[in-house]
Parts: sequence; structure tokens; C-alpha cells
Amino acid sequence: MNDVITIGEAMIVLDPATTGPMRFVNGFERKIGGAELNFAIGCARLGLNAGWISRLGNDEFGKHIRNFARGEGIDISQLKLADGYPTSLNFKEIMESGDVRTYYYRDKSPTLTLTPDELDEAYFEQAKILHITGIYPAIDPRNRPVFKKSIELAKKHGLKISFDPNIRLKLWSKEEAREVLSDILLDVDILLAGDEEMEIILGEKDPRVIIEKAKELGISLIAVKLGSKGSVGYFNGELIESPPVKPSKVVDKVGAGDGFDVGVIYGYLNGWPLKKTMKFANTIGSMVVSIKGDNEGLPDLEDVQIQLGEKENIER
Ligand code: KDG
Repeated sequence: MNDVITIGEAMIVLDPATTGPMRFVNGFERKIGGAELNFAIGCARLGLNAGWISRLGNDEFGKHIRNFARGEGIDISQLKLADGYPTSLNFKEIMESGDVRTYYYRDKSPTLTLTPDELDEAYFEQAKILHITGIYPAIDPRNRPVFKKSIELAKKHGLKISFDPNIRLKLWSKEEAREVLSDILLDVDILLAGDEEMEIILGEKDPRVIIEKAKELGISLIAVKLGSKGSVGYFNGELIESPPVKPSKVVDKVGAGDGFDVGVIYGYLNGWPLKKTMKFANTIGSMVVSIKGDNEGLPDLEDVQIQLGEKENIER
């Protein structure tokens, strides 16, 4: 049985060998990214059973991503390689500060070949949480029926729906994101969102107001990510302002939000107190930004425990 399942696209990420504007970058390293796959990887590294529903191109890049996901111990039984749809690419530009700009080449996403009736109901029956993000419906409007069907199946079989808006304005406008995602919020049980994203969806940036509004929508676990200012969480009548965890250094901020999501879901599944969960999630987020790559910094459970001072780091 999977603890978590998720649906989303993964891409080959071309990571620049040097910082600065991409037009002056001569070398790139081939890596892998995709918010939902990052999430599944993070869960698997902590020891959860994670499943990933997706489509990749039937090409060398697609096979590379498939092998990588399998190597991370992710259940890829719901992954297929699609003919005629090349695996998408994502070029990154990284500034000295760690700030990143991305350039997508994903107009003919292999996820377009996944149809609602291909979603396997039995797969949903055997999971606890469906984690979804705003990237999947943003890639192409034609992905939205599959997205909706995944929510329907999750609800039918009593899964909790965990949602990160992950608004990527290179994929859609604020107006379109608001229209689609505010509808999704009605089905969500666990909201993992940045304050600026919620400003786009709800018109509110103050974490306490966001939490009040999310509660009114029936969302039971709410975590608002404030970047370098930490996070605010709400669950079962308790509100926690969790201070930021300072990273050892900031080299690449991409994937930090996915890491935070992993931490919250891990704490939730283990029935931890909210304070512990939020600290754990902030710690994972801070570990992700200190390593280059979208998912390379996602830690194993033991690494987080060392970071939290719960375990000794034996170097040699
Ligand atoms: O959350 C990190 C993702 O944004 C990154 O891995 C790439 O999925 C990606 C996207 O669509 O930008």
C-alpha cells in the first residue's frame, strides 16, 4: 500500500555550470526535476511508500527519468513512456544569490497522452494521501480532466487530498491560476502553500487570514510557507508560527517548497504534534536550498535527524 501517491510531469533539468545570465552559460549538467516527482522522492527518502502517476517521452531522457525514479524506490507502476511526445526540458539560470529563472521546453508534454479513463481506480483505493500541485493543470488545459478525475477517485476512496498551488507564472496567468485553483481548494484536506500564491488565489497574503479562509473552506491542515521567514501552520485548533531554519548556504532555491511539503506530510502521517511537524518541514526546506538541483538536497530521514540534533553525525 502506498502512503502517498501523486500525479505530475517530470522533466530533464539542464543545470548551468556557472551562475549568471543563461546566454553566457556554456555548459549544463543533466539533472531531473518536476515538483510532484520531487515530492515522491522526498517521501521515499524518509521511508514512506510513494507512487507517481505520469507519462514521459519514449526516448532516452524519459528512460533516464524512469530509471532514476525506480532507483529512488518510487512505485512507477502507473508510469508509461509515450511515443511521439518528447520528454520535456527545463533550463535553469542561477544567480549568485541562489535565485533561479527557468526556461521551459514543454509545449508537447507527454502528460497530454494520459486520459481520465487510464487512471486506475484500484491504485487509488490502496493509498492514504493524493498529493497534487497547480503545475499539472497549468501545463495544458487538456490536463485538467485527468486532474479532476484523480481528485474524484481520491475522494471516493477516502484519501486525504494534499495540495500545493506551485503557481508557475511561465505556464499560466494569475487570472487563470486563480480561476482553476480556487475551485480545487474546495476539495482539499491539506493545504501547503506560499503566502504569495495564496494572494493570487484568495487575494490574501497574511498567513492568519489565509488560515481563517482555508478553514472556512473545510481544509483541516494548513501550512503557509513564508520563505526565509519560516512558516505558519494550523491543525486541530492549534496555530503555530514556526521560525525559519537557517540553511548552511543558499545555492539553489528550487525544490525547497517540495521538501517542506514532504516534511508536513511525514509529520501528519506519523501523528506528530504540529510544532514538531513544522520544524521538521522547515528543516527539510533549508536542507534543499543548500544543494544544487531540484531534488538532490532532499534528505534521508537520518540526515534530518542529524540536522535537528536528534542523532549524532559520525563522520569517520
Ligand atoms: O518545485 C520545483 C519544481 O518547480 C521544479 O522541479 C520544476 O516542476 C517543475 C516546474 O514545473 O517548474
